[in-house]
Amino acid sequence: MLENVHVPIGPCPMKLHCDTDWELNGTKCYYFSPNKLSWSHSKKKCVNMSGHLVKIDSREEQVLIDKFWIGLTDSETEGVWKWTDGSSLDPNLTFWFKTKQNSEPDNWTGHNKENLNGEDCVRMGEKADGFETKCWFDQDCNSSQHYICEKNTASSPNCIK
Ligand SMILES: [Ca+2]
Ligand SMILES: [Ca+2]
Repeated sequence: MLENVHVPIGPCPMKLHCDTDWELNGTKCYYFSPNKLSWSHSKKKCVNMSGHLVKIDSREEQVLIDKFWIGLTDSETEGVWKWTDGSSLDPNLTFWFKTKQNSEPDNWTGHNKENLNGEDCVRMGEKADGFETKCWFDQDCNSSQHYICEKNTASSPNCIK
């Protein structure tokens, strides 16, 4: 009769990793697009790569990202901001750009009201008043911007046999 072989069942360290072209940060993977696309095309691209347009759900994440489409829109109902997963914007976690002259979101229709739909998509970061900010601006969804996708890390056991 065979004896039970005692295989050590110690903690096996898990190694987090991301696909090629994705950067690991914390527990998430991020894809910083080299190209510029409209908001809806960006959203599709992210989904095609098994991710989604980034959802800012921590202050750390806000600091990480700059000048990209994020997954926030009020295209369904003007003024009601939602992430692409359908969740509502947490009022305690917003980063709208605000100065005396300029308060976002402003649903701006352009100099000559050429954009009748206003602005329903959100981009981060803008040079304003001579300083670099990492705040949110609502923008025309059809304008081309860089975008950032996010997805969970894959993990695999990193055991030494
Ligand atoms: Ca709007
Ligand atoms: Ca705006």
